[in-house]
Amino acid sequence: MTRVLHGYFRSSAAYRVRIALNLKGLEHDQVSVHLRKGEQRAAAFLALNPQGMVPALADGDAMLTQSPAILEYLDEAYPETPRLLPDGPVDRARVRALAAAVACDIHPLNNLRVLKYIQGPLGCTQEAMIAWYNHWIVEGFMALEAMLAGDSRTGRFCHGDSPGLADICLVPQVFNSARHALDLAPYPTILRIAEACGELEAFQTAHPSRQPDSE
Ligand SMILES: N[C@@H](CCC(=O)N[C@@H](CS)C(=O)NCC(=O)O)C(=O)O
Repeated sequence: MTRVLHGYFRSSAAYRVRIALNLKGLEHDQVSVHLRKGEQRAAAFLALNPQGMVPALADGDAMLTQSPAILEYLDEAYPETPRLLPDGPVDRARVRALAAAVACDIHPLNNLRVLKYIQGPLGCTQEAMIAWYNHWIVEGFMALEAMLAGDSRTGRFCHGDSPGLADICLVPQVFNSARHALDLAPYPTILRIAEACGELEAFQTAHPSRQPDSE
């Protein structure tokens, strides 16, 4: 079956899907959609994803968009280990909440189109844009650190001792936080988990610096 990930090396949403595909051992090709050049708004890409955002994953005949939906699809369509979500509705809800704290509450505020809008039409300076960018990470990471550090279900990874959906969302966000030199010392649990993930080949291979379109 043909499997093609349309992404961009620096896109954290595409980075999530790369990690999941690697963890699941699912072979795939990659097509680069150059976000800085605006290729996500070209007709050819809009035909795949009318939202004009990466990632989009072609899995056989299915064209999938929205990384949280793709991650859950991969776990359902390929349920062989490792599972990205734990057993039990309460634990599943916890992992989804950790993932959503990143994917729904931090990341959308710092998306390229948002940054372009505040710098363009709203006239924010580069300095103000960086303050905006870091503000939402700090606010989100403070809460996430408390959610992780204060819960005995946190293990080597966000939930127990194997990586899953929450780690997949966390690691790209930690990578993004380095872009404007944010100090991560106040988030020791987040850092510890990100380091544990960084020891795994699935995460290493998905890293932006390892992608064919890396600049
Ligand atoms: N909720 C979407 C967000 C996807 C997203 O924000 N993609 C970014 C890259 S990380 C993008 O394509 N941005 C294009 C733009 O801002 O023009 C998902 O998780 O897939």
